[in-house]
Parts: sequence; C-alpha cells; structure tokens
Amino acid sequence: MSLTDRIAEIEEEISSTKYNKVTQHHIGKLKAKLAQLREQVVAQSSGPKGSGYGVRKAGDATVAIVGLPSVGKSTLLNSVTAAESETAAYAFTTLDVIPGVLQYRQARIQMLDLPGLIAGAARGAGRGREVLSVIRAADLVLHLVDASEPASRVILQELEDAGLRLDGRRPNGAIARTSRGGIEIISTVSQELEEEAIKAVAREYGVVNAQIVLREQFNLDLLVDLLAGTRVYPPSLTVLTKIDLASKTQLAQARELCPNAIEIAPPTGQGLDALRDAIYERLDFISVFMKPQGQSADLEEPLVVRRGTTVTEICNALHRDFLRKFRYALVWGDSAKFPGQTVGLAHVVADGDLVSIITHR
Ligand SMILES: Nc1nc2c(ncn2[C@@H]2O[C@H](COP(=O)(O)OP(=O)(O)OP(=O)(O)O)[C@@H](O)[C@H]2O)c(=O)[nH]1
Ligand SMILES: [Mg+2]
Repeated sequence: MSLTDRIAEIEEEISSTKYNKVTQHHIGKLKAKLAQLREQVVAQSSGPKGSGYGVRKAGDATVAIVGLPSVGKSTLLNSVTAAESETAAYAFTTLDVIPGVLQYRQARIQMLDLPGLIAGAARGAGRGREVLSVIRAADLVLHLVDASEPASRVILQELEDAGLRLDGRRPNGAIARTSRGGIEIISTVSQELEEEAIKAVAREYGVVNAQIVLREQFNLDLLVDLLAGTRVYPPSLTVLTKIDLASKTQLAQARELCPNAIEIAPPTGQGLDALRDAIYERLDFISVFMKPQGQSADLEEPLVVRRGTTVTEICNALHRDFLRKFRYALVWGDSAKFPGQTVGLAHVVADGDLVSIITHR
C-alpha cells in the first residue's frame, strides 16, 4: 500500500470513529501515526539537494503569497514590487517561486509569488510539497482568496496537514527524556485526556522513558504537535482580491467566509496602501537607532528589524566585522535597565532604542 493510501485509510478511520473517553486512546494513536506518515511524505519529496525550489531568503523579512490557482497571486506581486511575474487567465501560470521586493518605511520585504496550491498538495499533488516547504520558511503568510469565487477551506486544510499552524503558538508543554522509569505525566492543570491515552500517543512517537510536562489543557491534536516538534507557527493575513470583479452577493459571501480580510483589486490600486500597512504591522518591525563609536547618533535613518532581534543580529545586519571584533554594546531606551547600559550579544533590543556597538580596533 502506498503512503498516500495509508494516509487516506487512517483519515477515514479517524473520521468514522466517535470520539469519547473509551476511544480517545485509539484515536490518539491513529492521529500520531497520521502525523508521522505526513512527515514521511514531505521527507520523501525533499530528494537530492538542488531539487525543489532554491529560494534564498533576502531582505528584512519574507512573505509567502498563498492561494488557489488563478486567484491573482502574481498580479499582486507585480503591483507591489518591481517583479514581473507572468499572469494569465488560466490556472498554473506560475510554476516557480518568483521573488520580488516590497520597499516600505525603510523595510525591505521579500515577497514570494508561488504556484497555486490545490487540494492534496500536502500529499504531493502539483508541486505541493515543495511549495509548502517554501511557505514553512516564511515570516508571514498572505492568504489570497478570490472575492468573486470565494473558497478558503482547501488551502487552510492543506497548510494544516503540512504542519503549518497559521497564527498559532507552540503548545505549552515539554518532553524531557529520561533513562528509565517509563513515562511520567506532570500536569499543572486538570486534563480532559486520560493518562493512558497520553502515554499511548507518546509511545507512537517512540517515547519510552520521559517526563511529559503539560502546562495547559491538551487535546489529541495539540499533544501530537508537541510530540512532533516540527510545527511552524507563522502569522498570517487574509486578503480578498478581485473585489472589482465580485458582485454584491459574491462579496457578501466572501466577507462571511473571511471576516476581517483586507480587500484589494491590484489593477485599480484599491486597498494596496492598506495592505502594505498591514504587512508591515503584522511583521512586527521596530526601529533601532545606531550611534557609531565615538560619533553622534544617527536619528535620521533607523535600522528596521523584527521584534525580538538581538545585538548579534544587529551586528550581522551592519557588517560582518562587527561580530568578529565585538567587545560590548551600549544601549539607551526601553530595553536598557538604565541609560547607556553595557550589554552583550544576546541582549534583545526594543523599539526606539539607541545602540552603540563597541569593537576592538
Ligand atoms: N479584475 C481583476 N482581475 C484580476 C485581479 N487579480 C488578478 N486578476 C486576473 O486574474 C487572472 C489570474 O491572475 P494571476 O495573477 O495570474 O493569478 P495567480 O494566482 O498567479 O495564478 P497561478 O499562477 O496560475 O496560480 C489574470 O487574468 C489576472 O489579470 C483583480 O484584482 N481584478
Ligand atoms: Mg501566478
């Protein structure tokens, strides 16, 4: 039996088994198996190095444009960057990853136009697996939905199956392997899952001896995510496009399917300013001002970085010599305990900070 068939069989068994305290254990094992089979599919597709899409990350952040064929992904890329990605009125116009750069408020944002995703992509339909691996590496996912033909479930399901948890967060728990003693479950809150079910799922993942610490209510899916450890949690924005084409009824339908979406029509320019703003906000950029050693601060042109950036990353963004010759940094602003605090490479900067890197001569 092929992997795809086994996946289909397990999906079928899960959906036909009623979930309750008695079946929890069994369903848990099935879900763990399913997750592992899906990972095998992805692993098989990676093949020899050089196959797949070799996209180099560039700029201050990377945004993946995701959607069904023909929703208008390439049209959007062309309208917010200088890229010229082919567009056409038929599906699968784009077969490669086409990068473009969106320059906005001192940030250089790499936008990736991707081939359309279709149902079954996570199992390898189209070039689904390769496209999904590019999406996994993105800092933000732009989910494009055609307002004149709204359908969003297909894509969201494919992303979910590929281990992408849009706007999600890591489950609050940990697995510490031990050398003996079997599996011990330590939970800080009362769990709806039976201990035996939790252990059964863990065993599916080859856990024999371990302390499993759960710091929130877990369900089977969260538990599998915790054990798999390979999930990614990118932020996302939903975008309704072609709103110039959509009838009143279609638009109403689209809005119901995708509440809070940004509405655009790239050929008329409608909504593009709002979209650029939203991308910038969602990427959580901050500004850091640099004060070159022994000179006055540059308050004109800040360095734009993502929230959570460390002094190491700032050094890298400036010039490779900074890291090699680094002695310490001085920081003024919200991340400093007092003005001019001396910090090391691991220090995390805050919006509006003034930073001076002190190097060996
Ligand atoms: N009226 C209108 N037409 C649009 C809009 N966006 C895209 N189109 C048209 O829709 C068709 C498909 O657009 P593409 O940008 O090629 O779509 P895609 O998502 O890149 O398609 P694939 O690469 O095949 O997955 C083209 O004929 C575009 O001109 C829009 O906002 N309004
Ligand atoms: Mg395209």
